[in-house]
Amino acid sequence: MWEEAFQAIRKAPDLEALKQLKARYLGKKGLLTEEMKRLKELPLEERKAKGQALNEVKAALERAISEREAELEALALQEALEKERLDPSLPGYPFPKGGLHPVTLIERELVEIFRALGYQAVEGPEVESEFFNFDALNIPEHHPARDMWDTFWLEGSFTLKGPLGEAHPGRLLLRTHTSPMQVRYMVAHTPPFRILVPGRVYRYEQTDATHEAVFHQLEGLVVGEDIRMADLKGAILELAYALFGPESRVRFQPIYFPFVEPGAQFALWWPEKGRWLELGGAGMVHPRVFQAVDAYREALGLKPAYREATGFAFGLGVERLAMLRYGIPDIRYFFQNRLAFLKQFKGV
Ligand code: YSA
Repeated sequence: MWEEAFQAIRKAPDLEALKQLKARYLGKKGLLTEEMKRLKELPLEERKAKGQALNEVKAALERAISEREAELEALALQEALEKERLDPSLPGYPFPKGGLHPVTLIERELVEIFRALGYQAVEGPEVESEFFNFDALNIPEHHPARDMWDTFWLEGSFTLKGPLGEAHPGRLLLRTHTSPMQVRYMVAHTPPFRILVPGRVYRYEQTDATHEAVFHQLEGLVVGEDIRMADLKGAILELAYALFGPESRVRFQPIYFPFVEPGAQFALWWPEKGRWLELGGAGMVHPRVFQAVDAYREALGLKPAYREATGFAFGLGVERLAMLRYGIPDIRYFFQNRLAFLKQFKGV
């Protein structure tokens, strides 16, 4: 009878079955327990002998059970290890890598080109005052030239900071070009210097394939002694060479901007495509702009610094350049956030 019990224990398929076997033989109403209870019905001698034998069986059963228990536990562990095996040498999940926006890519490229020529990049506020965006740039109120820049005017009592951090009162707007930073920088610094102003600008304009209401410009300003139109041409020519190689050329055509005299629009020759690429506006800084800067400096208690100054400036449309560079047919693609479009420009 006990042989059968040992066999069943050794073959118990799992811990649950083993538990049941333990109850069947050693439990309160188990076979062995019952047997022991019946000992008292036997005569003394027999009781002693049988009692000893039963105790041995009990000990042997307990041992068999705990051995099988250990075996089954080891087996379960083994199984779990197999199932949950972790191989740290397996390649990880591929993480989609972000890329830079095409406008950022071109902007960085342009900043690098000019950095090599000694220009320093500075940034200015997008919420600007009428004074810096227009008046100081020789575009007074009611002057028809204001129509060149359709403006988003702002309401509210936000106090803007001026070039030295002073409170600057005045009507607020979203800057329509990066040129107001020319004035801000000149007020706070003395010549000579060469700066670049990359940044976002806003125009209250109907959008189409080549016009956005929000776009980017890159402004350049060089002020010093005896700066000439030839220096402006040289700077733009350097840009042309850097973008399109030594075959490139530059073309200037006269155009009116109130803050330059003479004013020009410029284009680069693109040898690969065999055509001109219109880039932006430029010119020699108008004496009225220098006067406005000095007047502002004096109002702040600073010495005038631009009486003898000469300088040139330029401003170009970053999206327009990116469109031509990458063959993008519609400016609105830039800010629709369509990944299929943006993923094509994975530069780092
Ligand atoms: C001129 C002379 C200077 O000494 C300095 C700067 C300038 C440029 C001037 N501040 C300006 O904003 N001129 S602009 O109105 O002709 O714009 C310059 C460039 O921005 C354009 O050549 C064009 O490339 C881009 N642009 C203008 N409106 C745009 C636009 N790009 C996209 N969407 C629009 N709505």
